[in-house]
Amino acid sequence: MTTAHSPAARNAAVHDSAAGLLDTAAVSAEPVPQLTSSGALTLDEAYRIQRLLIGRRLARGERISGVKLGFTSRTKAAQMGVFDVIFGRLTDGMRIADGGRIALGRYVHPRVEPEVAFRLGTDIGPGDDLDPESAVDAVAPALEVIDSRYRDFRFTLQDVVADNTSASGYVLGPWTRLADAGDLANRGVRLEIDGRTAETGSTAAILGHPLRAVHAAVRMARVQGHTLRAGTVLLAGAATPAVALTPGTSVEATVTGLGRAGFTVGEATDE
Ligand code: OOG
Ligand code: MG
Repeated sequence: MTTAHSPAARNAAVHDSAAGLLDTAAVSAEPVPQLTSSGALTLDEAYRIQRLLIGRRLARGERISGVKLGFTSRTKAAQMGVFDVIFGRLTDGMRIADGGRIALGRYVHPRVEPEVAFRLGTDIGPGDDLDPESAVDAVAPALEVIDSRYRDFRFTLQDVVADNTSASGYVLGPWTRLADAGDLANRGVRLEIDGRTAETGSTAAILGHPLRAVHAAVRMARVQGHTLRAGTVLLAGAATPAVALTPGTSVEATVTGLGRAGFTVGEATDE
C-alpha cells in the first residue's frame, strides 16, 4: 500500500521534485547540478522523472509531437561519453519553424546537431506488433537543438534520461514520402554554420542504417507504454557531434537527396 509515509510515496516525492528542478532549469535557463551527484538513480527511475518532467510541459498546454533517440551514433556518443541508446519525448513547444529564428536567452548552453526525421502514418500502441517501418510514411532532413539542463553539459546516462535527453528544439525540412526516398543507408549529412561546413557525416552512422532507429524507437516506446500516434515525428539521432550555437549565425543541415533544414540564431542582445 502507498501511504504518505511509505518508501513508495517518498520515492514518488523525490522523483517529482527532481522533475520540478529540471523543469525550472529549462524555463529559467539556469543550469542545475546532476541529479546523481546527490544520490543514485536507476534507469527506470530516470525514465519516470522524464515522464513527470514532460507532464509539466503538458500541464502548460504543450502537446506531444514526437519522440527522439540519442546516442545512436558512435561519434555522438563518444562526444558525451554515454554509449547507451536513450529515448526522449518532443513537444510542439519545442518546434522551430524551418527558416525561423531562435533567441539564445531561452537556453542554458544550446548545441545543434544534424539529424534525420521520420513521420509515422499510423498509430502504434504498446501492444501492436506491426512492422515499425510499415508505419513510417515520410522522411525529412532535420536539426535538433539540445540543451542540457546540467552544469557544463555533463551528465551520466541516468541524468540525461531524466532530463528528457537534453531535448530542447527541433527543425524539420521538407518531407519526402518514404516510398520515394530511395535507399537511406548511406546518405551524406552536412552541418553548416554561416555557409561553412562545421561537421560532416553519413546516415550510416545512425545505428548502421537510420531506419534501425525507427525499430529502436518503437521498441523503447513500447517499454515506456508510450503510444505513438499517426503524425508523430521521430528523430533518429545525430549523425555527427553537436556544435555549440553562437549569436548571430545561421545554421543549416543537408541530407543528400532529402534537402535541407535551417534556422538563424538571434543576437546576444535579443530577447
Ligand atoms: C543527449 C542527446 C543526444 C543525439 O542525437 O544523440 C542526442 C546530449 O547529447 O545532450 O540527441
Ligand atoms: Mg539528437
